[in-house]
Amino acid sequence: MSKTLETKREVTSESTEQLLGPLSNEIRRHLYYTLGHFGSNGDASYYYRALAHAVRDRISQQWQRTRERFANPETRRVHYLSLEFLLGRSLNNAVQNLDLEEPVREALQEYGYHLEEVAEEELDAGLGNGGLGRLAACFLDSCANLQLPVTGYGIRYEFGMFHQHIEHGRQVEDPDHWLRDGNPWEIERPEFTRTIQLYGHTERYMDEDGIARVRWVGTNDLLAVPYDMPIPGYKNNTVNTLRLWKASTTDVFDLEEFNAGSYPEAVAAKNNAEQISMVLYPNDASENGKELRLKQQYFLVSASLQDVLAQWVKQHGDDFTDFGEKNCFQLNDTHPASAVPELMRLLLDEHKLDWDTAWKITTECMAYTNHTLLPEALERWSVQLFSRMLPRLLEIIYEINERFLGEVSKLYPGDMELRKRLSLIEEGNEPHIRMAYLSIVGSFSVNGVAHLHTELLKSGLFSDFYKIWPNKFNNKTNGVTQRRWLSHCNPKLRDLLNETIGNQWESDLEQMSKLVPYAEDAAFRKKWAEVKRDNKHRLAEYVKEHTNVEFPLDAMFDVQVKRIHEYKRQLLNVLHVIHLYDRIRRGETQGMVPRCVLIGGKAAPGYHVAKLIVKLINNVADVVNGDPATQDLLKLVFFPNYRVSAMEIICPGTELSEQISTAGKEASGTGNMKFMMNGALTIGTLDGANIEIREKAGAENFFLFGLDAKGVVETRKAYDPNGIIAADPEIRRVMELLEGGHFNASEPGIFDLLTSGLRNPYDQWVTIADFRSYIDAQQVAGETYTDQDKWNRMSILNSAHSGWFSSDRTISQYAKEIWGVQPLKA
Ligand code: 26Q
Repeated sequence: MSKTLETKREVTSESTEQLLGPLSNEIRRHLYYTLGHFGSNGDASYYYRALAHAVRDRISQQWQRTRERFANPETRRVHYLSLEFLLGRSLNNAVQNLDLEEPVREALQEYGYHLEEVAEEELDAGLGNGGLGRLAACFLDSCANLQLPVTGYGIRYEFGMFHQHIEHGRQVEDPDHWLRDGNPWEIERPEFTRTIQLYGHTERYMDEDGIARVRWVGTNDLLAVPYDMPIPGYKNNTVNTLRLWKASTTDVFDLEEFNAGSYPEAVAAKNNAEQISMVLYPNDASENGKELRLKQQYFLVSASLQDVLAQWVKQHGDDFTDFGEKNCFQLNDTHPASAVPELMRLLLDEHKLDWDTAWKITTECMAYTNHTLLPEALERWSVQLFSRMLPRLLEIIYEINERFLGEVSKLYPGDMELRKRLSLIEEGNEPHIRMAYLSIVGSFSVNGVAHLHTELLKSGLFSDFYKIWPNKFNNKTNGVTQRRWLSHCNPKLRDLLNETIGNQWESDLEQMSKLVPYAEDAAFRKKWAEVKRDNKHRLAEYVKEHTNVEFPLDAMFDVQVKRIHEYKRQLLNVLHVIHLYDRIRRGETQGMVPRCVLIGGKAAPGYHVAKLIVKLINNVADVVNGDPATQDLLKLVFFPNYRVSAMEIICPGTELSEQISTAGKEASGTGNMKFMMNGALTIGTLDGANIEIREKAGAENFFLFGLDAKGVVETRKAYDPNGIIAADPEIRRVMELLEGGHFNASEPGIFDLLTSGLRNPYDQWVTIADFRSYIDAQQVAGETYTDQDKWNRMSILNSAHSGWFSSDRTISQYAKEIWGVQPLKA
């Protein structure tokens, strides 16, 4: 052995510690050596990147040590599989969690910068559509906070959620090239690259032991290259990992093409492979049938499972006896559902297990979370597409189905209707695979995301499965992280809370209940109101900057931000604004409080009705804001390009939170929880987590209206919106303004689709049925607002009772009741 090898120095976390100097030097070093920035007055973007690198360096050691703790073979580990992680910005989060705020501010001062100014330079990591993607990000934060051995697995989309801007009142999409200036938070790990197979066909063969086996051959292969992002826990020396896969080509060129002189064609194949991680699909309900989307799903699943299995084999060889006991895969909706047949394939074909052993392992470690009650949003993939792209997986799905239906027949002999209802394959002209059913059959746990949602899954969508496996079903009401959604985004409230009840709430939100007695303390209420006013001021400036509309600070700030969807009923909100406008014009303003209504959200680019709703909001805003009669009594804005970093300014400044979906349609909602924490009162239906918010806050601190889920079902049987409109003069006038072209004088007929929808007896969302009740609840909210003492009391009590809605609580429940994992203390 050579001398050099013997003395080779190991790079350990200990040996690197002393490499780091004072923060301000580190910033300088990164400016110069990492970014090649010379000179003096560079723009803030350079300072953001230099600071981000310096902060990341300070994470490295804890990151390395956390990885070592996870590597203990006795540890049960969780792998959170999701097509979306809507992280937003990372700098402030890292600074806060590593307790670096003071030193960072001091270091930046030397360069003449404020932290806020530099942090603004960071582009949002918009790798998600909305609720489901942001939930995954809050979950990662809570897992790190609780020191749980959980790794996130996702796709490193080159382009995240599109940027939205408004032209002539309509949504226009722009690409989100968030990686343009590099991403200081990621580390490429080419040594863990995996190969992914697609297309080709299957072959039967005898192995050396004479056992019949299957292999998948003639495939088009591509590579999955991992990029790791650190997920720092809150002041606890723990840094978890989010591993994102980028698609790349195998560097072995197609030899035939190469020799035929088609070098450019062979190189172009690289391009084709890279398509897979190019762009996030911007639909928050399934857009069915897109081949590229299925490829993305399988790409994530296969790369992640191979990654976990490779780590297993490294530690345990090919003994898989305990694999199911030591691993859990949480499927974030059905998007990664191909994990069920893919794990089977890897165990059967690659690791040579028999079916029963492989199935036992698979069903021991898969768990599925459902996020939707809309039957039309349930994912289905055509058998024909599957058989082309993933032929081996289709065979396995068929076999799972055969065996499952065999069990069903034993339980319910002769019930052919039931067999058909439960089949993983929906028969018809074009047979389809039901991904939710595949997920249920392949998992030991199926959970909904709010109490009502889970009950409706059990009694409705999945009732047949619930009868067979009642114990699989469980509820995990969603939550959000108070570190981002209170502490970081609302520093003024954070300080007030800390001086009043201490800072324990940052990692134990139930501590917020200590605020309850302060609701009766006039001096505290005054401070509470001052914080809200400051946050309203910040929001008003933000609105002015992006819409050029002035929000007067004495008005009630009334906000609805979420994806644009018919079931979320932004239309109902607009109808109410038109109603207020109508009252103002008629001089019926007695008891009316000034209001600023803000609506924001993105419409799926192919969702025509949603886009038309955006146009309507903008047109109504133009008329209302431009009419001298409304003065400061009413403002309406459509806030463009709603995203995580916008919510960080919007939710602290909000007073009334609009959660007005058709009951039984919103699985949970999570924006509702962010508003509640920040002291907004909710006006809402008995839907999703609103029900639990009302229970916790107290019915007297919540503005309830509308039909409940049962009432919606009943109403739809004999729904007569035209009768309701004709009988209620206030509603009638709203429809007359809309239908008379008051908001589209120069664009005749453009809103006919919306108005005819409202009048349609088959309107799924029964908007008109809830309109009167909504107007009345809004009137009560307005009257309450005129009594500021009362409002502030209610506001304090909402925050005080928001403890349940921390994702720390949600994740503790996942850990105990589904995953069976324990904290690994640093
Ligand atoms: C599926 C197939 C093809 C293309 C896109 C999709 C797709 C993508 C995203 C389907 C659905 C989504 C996102 C769904 C979502 O965000 N659901 C929300 O999840 C939240 C977290 O549980 C809930 O609070 C919301 O109620 C629910 O609407």
